[in-house]
Amino acid sequence: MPTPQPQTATNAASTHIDAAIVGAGFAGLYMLHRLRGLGMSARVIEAADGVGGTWYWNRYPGARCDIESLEYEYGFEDELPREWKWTERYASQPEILRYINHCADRFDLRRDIRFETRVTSAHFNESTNRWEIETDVGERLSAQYCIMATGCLSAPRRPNFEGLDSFEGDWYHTGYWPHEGVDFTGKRVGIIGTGSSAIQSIPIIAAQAAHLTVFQRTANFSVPAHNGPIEPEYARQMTERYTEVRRRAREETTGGVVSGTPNEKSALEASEEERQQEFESRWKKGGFALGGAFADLAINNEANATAAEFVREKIRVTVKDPATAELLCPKDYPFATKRLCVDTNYFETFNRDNVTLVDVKSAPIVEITPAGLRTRDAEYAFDCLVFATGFDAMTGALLGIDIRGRAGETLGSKWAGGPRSYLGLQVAGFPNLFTITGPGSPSVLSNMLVSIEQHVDWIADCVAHLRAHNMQSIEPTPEAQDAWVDHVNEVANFTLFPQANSWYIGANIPGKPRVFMPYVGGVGAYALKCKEVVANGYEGFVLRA
Ligand code: FAD
Ligand code: N01
Repeated sequence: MPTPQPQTATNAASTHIDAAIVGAGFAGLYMLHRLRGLGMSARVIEAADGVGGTWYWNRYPGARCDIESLEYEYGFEDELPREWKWTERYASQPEILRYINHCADRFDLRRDIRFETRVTSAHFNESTNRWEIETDVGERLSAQYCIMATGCLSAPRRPNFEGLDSFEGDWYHTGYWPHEGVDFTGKRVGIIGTGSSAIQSIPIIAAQAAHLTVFQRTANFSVPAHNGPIEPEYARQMTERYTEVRRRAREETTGGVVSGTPNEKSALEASEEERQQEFESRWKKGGFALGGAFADLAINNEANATAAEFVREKIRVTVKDPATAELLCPKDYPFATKRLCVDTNYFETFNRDNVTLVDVKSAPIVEITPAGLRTRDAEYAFDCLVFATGFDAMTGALLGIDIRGRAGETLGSKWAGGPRSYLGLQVAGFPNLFTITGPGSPSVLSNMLVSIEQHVDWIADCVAHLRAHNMQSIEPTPEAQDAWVDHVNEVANFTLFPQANSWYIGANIPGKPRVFMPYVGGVGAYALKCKEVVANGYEGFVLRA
């Protein structure tokens, strides 16, 4: 196996490798494995001191996957699913992190990973056709290919509340949680945000804290996980037909999961009784099953309203205080147009005496004070604050690096009006730069493991093709990119997704261009398009000898 060799030819201090991979989450690890398989020298650079990405950083109480564990795992190798046994339907963060570490060892990946190193810049050198990469520890790499496995939800949004530095208690962000954990016993805790991270952590923090105050700006749709041990017979069946399960997930589904059958019927064609039955049976199944209750929930406001009202009724029945229940009912965007949350006892938690819900839409947070927090209407005292305020999603980690392509043009300037990419894989003007699950691909709208593997395989096959044909570089044509961006927008606008102020559309970051970033056309259709592009001789790309 070739290992990176220091070279003196072009730059005394830089290490020459075939490929630099930024990030050691699920994507970066599999990319390294595939490139090694091609006999290439590759190096992963990772800011953390361990593998895992999302599952390394997000150690807040209650963190777990919302895609069933038996589908949220690697599928590229047949033995892995047989040798790894998940304990729960939705695995917890520690268990997923153990799994990723197991995979890193199983495939002997660590020796090519540089930990505790952040890539600060990546510049394309047009005379050498190579990427010159710099890190925060002064290391330089020169690589023919630069592969960004930097993650879609890996740039936590640092709270920028006035006065944060004056806070005398402890504060945490769910996206970079202390490794040693936090004991909230006897503490007065305030949590800001009610997205997936908050919804998972609130029940657990509430059970520990003396008092928990939840600051909600936008109520969220959440469905019960019904988490628990995996039924052994179900696990056996899934493992036995694993190859077929993964093929179907990749080729035949919208979201990259085979569990849960989407109903092809319109909600508006069903009788009221039929609708309720369908919703009810899916609510009982738990997880994302409810999202597939009817075919038109994502595209027709009237149909969607029936599901939205079903969830609101569940909230009203669960939460005893009618005013709190009403505040928890999402009303200003369609059902599931923000990432649907999957919870364990979230709404029930508001029946506890030590939990208070505060609406910060009507009276926003004005500042953090030394003793706690002040909204327009009141002051609150806390020992600890938890920011579950989310991420600069999809573009944050990429734009955190000074990436320059042809003629020194920065990715930031190319994306000033929002991300533009061909297939979410490459950007015009940035040869040999790949973005795994980049904007313009299904990525965050899917089971990410399926989308990650599809992208890694596509990139590895592409690189193998270039090498086999003595090609030096690949990049999309501006025309192909424009056409794809138009298509991504067109498909998104056909759905109800753009009606929500979600992170999918950049609405959570003040000043971020409002562009629907993921591709909503579905995993199967997208994978087919990627295949066709290759079959047509890398249609839309320019390959240079
Ligand atoms: P990441 O896991 O985000 O890894 C990216 C890595 O790149 C990080 O380790 C980061 O430190 C590193 N990095 C970034 N920039 C640099 C730099 N400049 N230099 C060096 N290193 C850098 N998806 C699902 O499909 N199902 C789920 O159930 C699910 N649950 C989730 C739960 C949480 C709490 C969150 C936040 C996300 C969840 N996701 C889920 C999405 C999740 O991000 C993906 O499933 C998947 O883990 C992403 O893997 P990745 O390797 O692409 O990126
Ligand atoms: O972040 P979010 P997240 N004042 O952006 C609020 C994945 N994930 O970390 O909606 C007051 O969803 C903000 O309010 P609003 C999953 O893909 C999965 O929870 O902007 N409030 C919102 O309530 C998910 O979608 C799991 O009005 C402020 C919250 O903070 C993605 O990661 C678990 C505020 C942020 O919610 C991100 O989830 C965790 C302010 N100034 C994460 N600023 C699973 O279950 C922000 N907010 C698998």
